[in-house]
Amino acid sequence: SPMSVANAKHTVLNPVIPYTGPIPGGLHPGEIIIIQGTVPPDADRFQIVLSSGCSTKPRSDVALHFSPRFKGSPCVVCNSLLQENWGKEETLHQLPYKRGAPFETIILVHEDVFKVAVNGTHLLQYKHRIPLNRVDTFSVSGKVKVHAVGYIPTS
Ligand code: 9QG
Repeated sequence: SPMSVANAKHTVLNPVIPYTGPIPGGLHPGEIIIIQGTVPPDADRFQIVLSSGCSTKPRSDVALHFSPRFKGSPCVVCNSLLQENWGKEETLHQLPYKRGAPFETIILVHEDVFKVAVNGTHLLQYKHRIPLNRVDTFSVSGKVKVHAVGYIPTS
């Protein structure tokens, strides 16, 4: 059934970017994160990040770094950061985001993968490299405007 920020148990409106905040109660299979935003006309890239804590020194482990890139050949790069080291990038040479256009991104949490949909269409899945129960922090950075982030519990 259709999901919107109206279903969210917790909503963050118009966060200042870069934004980092807690994921209330952590992440569990069946849960959904909705990000509504707009890509600025001059965007080169932005990042949506799910991490284990919010430390910057040392950098906290990143379960999902999801990075749409508009320069050169358009793509979406996903990766994880473990003990301050990037792993192998998973790059999709397809970009459903448009400079200057609004978007809705949905991250569906599954036991084995994150599934990401953009504007109502599945885009990619990313196998967990870090146990889900360690993920407790959500960040957005780079060239993007975010109108709302919603955390939707399992029904
Ligand atoms: O470039 O790629 C993802 O594999 C790196 C980027 C890095 C990530 C990484 O420099 O940039 O996108 O969090 C970061 O450090 C971001 C901003 C091989």
